[in-house]
Amino acid sequence: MALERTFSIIKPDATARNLTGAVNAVIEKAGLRIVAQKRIQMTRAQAEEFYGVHRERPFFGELVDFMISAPVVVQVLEGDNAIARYREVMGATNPENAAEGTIRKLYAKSVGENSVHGSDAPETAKVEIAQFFAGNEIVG
Ligand code: DAT
Ligand code: MG
Repeated sequence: MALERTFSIIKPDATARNLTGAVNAVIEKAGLRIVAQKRIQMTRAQAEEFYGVHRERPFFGELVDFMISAPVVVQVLEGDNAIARYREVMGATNPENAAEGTIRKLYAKSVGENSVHGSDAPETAKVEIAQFFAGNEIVG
């Protein structure tokens, strides 16, 4: 298996409820290593760029408003097959469909306020990491 990096966001609903540590515990128990992490207040422009692929979706405005409603924690996670592994650990987008023990099953409030983001492919992971981290901020 290849050592891989993925991009993660602990979203406003989770930071607002003091769940950063609880989410990180699930991540680390799953064997993923947090190799970069910072708490930031996203700007509207950053959130619109980050979720640009969803610009035409009916929930886009709501999604951007939510992402800037409170600070987020952006992270780089490293591990074997980290991209697919983290998607597994996160659970389904809608927490009602998420498997037991996943972050979204444990903590998400709704399909919109679903506690975490994780990259969906190697190309998106690379672009998303580069949007928020300089190379020297990632220490594997
Ligand atoms: P994921 O975050 O699991 O990769 P996605 O890329 O399809 O899911 O959507 C990005 C985010 O957009 C998702 O985490 C929450 C929001 N979203 C998706 N579908 C939604 C819906 N039907 N209603 C409201 N928000 C939605
Ligand atoms: Mg996605």
